[in-house]
Amino acid sequence: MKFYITTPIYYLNDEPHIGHAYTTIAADIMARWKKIRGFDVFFLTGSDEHGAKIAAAAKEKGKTPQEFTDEMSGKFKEIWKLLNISYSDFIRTTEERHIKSVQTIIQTLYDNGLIYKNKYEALYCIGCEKFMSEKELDENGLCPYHKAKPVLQSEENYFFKLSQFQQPLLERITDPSHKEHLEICPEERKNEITGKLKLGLEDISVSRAALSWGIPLPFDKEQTIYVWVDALVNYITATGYPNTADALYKFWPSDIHLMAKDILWFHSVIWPAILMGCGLPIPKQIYSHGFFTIDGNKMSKSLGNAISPRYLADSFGIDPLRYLAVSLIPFGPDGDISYSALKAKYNEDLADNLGNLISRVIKMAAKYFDLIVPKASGEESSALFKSVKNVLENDFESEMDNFQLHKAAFALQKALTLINQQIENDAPWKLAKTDREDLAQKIFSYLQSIDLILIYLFPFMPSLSQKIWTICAAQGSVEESAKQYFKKGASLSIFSKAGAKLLDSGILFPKKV
Ligand code: ME8
Repeated sequence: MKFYITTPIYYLNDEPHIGHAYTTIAADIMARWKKIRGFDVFFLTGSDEHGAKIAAAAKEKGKTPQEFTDEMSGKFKEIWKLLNISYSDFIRTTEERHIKSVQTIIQTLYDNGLIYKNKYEALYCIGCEKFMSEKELDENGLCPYHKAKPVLQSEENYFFKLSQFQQPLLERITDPSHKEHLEICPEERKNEITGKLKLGLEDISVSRAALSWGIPLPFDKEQTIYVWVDALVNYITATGYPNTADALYKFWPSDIHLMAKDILWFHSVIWPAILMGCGLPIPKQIYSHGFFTIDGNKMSKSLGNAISPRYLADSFGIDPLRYLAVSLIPFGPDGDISYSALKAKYNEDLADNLGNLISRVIKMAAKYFDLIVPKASGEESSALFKSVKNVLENDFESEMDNFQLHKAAFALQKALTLINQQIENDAPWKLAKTDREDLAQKIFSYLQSIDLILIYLFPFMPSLSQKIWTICAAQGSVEESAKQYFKKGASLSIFSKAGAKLLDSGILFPKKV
């Protein structure tokens, strides 16, 4: 089974902030989860390099747009490397393969009679790279996302007959039995889109006469292709389009396009309409998560309140940041983030629950068994292992299937808490004096239960789960073991084995004060 997930391709006008990292980490967690579940995964991210916004940012830096985007795309790649993002491909819209793909798409729309020329005058927000109607602006006449005044533009442009797609889109979005059903999640966002769609659709301008930093329109070289049409096509370019014989084309249509609500309309209306206009399959699911806000305002480069992922990675560590980013606020609505909220979550979930558990189990194993995994009688898994497994299979797995990452993280915590509570109940330090055999049994069950949690923790914390896996004397790679575990069923043979040497854990998550 294939699984194709994408992030938006980000604008390169500035360095990535934690909002971009949020989407990319979430997509990475999902990609890694699907991979260990046995899916053939293609995970795409990249950069959106054309348009007025990039041209202006390059000019400000005294660089050509190409020099500027070469440099800035490198900065995005660096951050994704730092955050251990396992993308399959990083697409840049200035690449030759993409230019060819966009020109093929627009030519096909033209050949299918869906493009016409018209004079147009409207307000344009450079931050959003889109025309805006008066009613989309706030009470001060500003773009609500960028708090900037849109500029009046008047040009002769080419238009795409988007209005023809109102009914076909509504059918695909609202009818789950439609063979080309387009699922928009969460439900509230779907309702917003369908509500707006029902009001009618206007044709949109898909070219620019006055902007040279873009892909030339194949049937009128005086104009460049509107940056949003250019950008959306990246998702199909990466699968080899227009060469549908490319091995990667098997990944089309995409399974999930992930983003925040600012660009949901483009993805759930304009993008499928373009594809339908070309007779191509449309995406299966569009998932919109909320905004990270600071004191209720969207965090963004233009508002000057952006937090750098590098700063947070330095403060908390890379894997903790990956975990905290997706577990702090519910996945869907907006949520305020602050350093103190991240710190509190770090202390509670990572220092006090996960870190404390590993350290106490390893300390007991050191004290009573000289850091050797004790031998437990029988092949049966313990009651504790079974209840941990139950939480992971019932809670974690269903939450992941619905992309509820914060709830999946909560299920991990619930499973960890079960072990911590069991240790309190067992009071192994008392058993040490009375029943060494039972003590061995207990320690063994803690270790196996931890190993099992690590398999599920892996997508969130790929490096630290491997580190703890090795500390707990489980063999080899946690990722490969996870794949084997899900493929072959719950074989216990992959977990910590009696006689293996445990490692001192040290302090994995130093408490933040
Ligand atoms: O829109 N909270 O690029 P972009 C959560 N190039 N997520 C946030 C966020 C925040 N405060 N700020 C940004 C573009 N994001 C186009 C996309 S795709 C064909 C073209 C994330 O750099 C979120 O995923 O403005 C949002 O949708 C995206 O960055 C916008 O990135």
